[in-house]
Amino acid sequence: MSDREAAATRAGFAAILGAPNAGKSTLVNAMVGAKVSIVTHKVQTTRFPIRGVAMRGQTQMVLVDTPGVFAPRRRLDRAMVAAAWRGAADADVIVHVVDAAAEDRARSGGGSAADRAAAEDAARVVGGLRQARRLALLALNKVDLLPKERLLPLAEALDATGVYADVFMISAEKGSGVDDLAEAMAARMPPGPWLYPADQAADLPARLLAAEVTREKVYLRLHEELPYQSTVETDAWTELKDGSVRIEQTLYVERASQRKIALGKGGQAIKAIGAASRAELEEILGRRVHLFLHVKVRENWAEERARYEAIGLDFDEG
Ligand SMILES: Nc1nc2c(ncn2[C@@H]2O[C@H](COP(=O)(O)OP(=O)(O)OP(=O)(O)O)[C@@H](O)[C@H]2O)c(=O)[nH]1
Ligand SMILES: [Mg+2]
Repeated sequence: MSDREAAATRAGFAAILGAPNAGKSTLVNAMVGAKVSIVTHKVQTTRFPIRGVAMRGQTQMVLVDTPGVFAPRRRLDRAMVAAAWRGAADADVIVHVVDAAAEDRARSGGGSAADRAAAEDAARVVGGLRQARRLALLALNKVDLLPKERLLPLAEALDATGVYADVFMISAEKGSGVDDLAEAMAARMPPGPWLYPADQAADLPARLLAAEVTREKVYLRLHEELPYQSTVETDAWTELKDGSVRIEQTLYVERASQRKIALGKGGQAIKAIGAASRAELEEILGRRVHLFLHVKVRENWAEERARYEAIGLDFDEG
């Protein structure tokens, strides 16, 4: 790259904040153009900040997907919230993702408890932005679920909080509006050399990514029975001579009864989870994967320092 080209490059960080389930990870994946962060229909899917790299022309944006900001009770929750705000503190731009449909239902009084919780969390983010004296870009998401005439008053009401520099209506899932938002984010990146090679989509270590993919499959398969009392760790990663990789993982649960659920009748559940995870890992890694998945009971994993360090969360912040 010549000096003149280097001078034209921009690079920086964008923190993606918002209530659980607002669509933050979906948005990050859409902008990166690859799956870097797991997505489920459950709240509190993302547990630690995940970086995805998005290129727009000569601008590189490192998108920091954060855990949903919510009222923290347990240690794990508190550590997640602290990580989210830490991700925002150093960012060149903050994007606040709001589930427009949930917000609309909560405001019109017809919402469920989940809708009201989402709206309260959105308000909490607004409060945090105000306190930090940071202007954010508002990404009013899931507009595919809402008629336009309900959208405009909602956008106006949120804009009136005064914490937004600009408002965008998007559907992270369908892709509409995502380009305009990315353009606005890129324009806010400072001049400077790129932080990652242009072809790199994420900086998550492979072992951690593999654990995340399996955790997504656990959530998708066992969502009703086994919500947040589980975590996945990669114990061993062995490159084999034939080009394939052997991955050993443990799914930790908190009680013997949960282990039973995770295994399923005759081991059916864990087998299906393993098969789904292996298929996706083969796609991501572009080679054969041998996945060995164990289930262990660790009563207090959510109180163990090592479990936090494994995913880059600060135990003492929790
Ligand atoms: N209809 C619709 N659904 C969406 C859209 N964006 C995301 N979703 C869905 O909303 C759910 C939550 O998406 P995620 O991307 O996991 O949300 P998140 O904000 O990362 O959630 P946490 O990690 O739990 O904080 C998933 O089922 C998505 O498929 C959208 O634009 N339209
Ligand atoms: Mg997420």
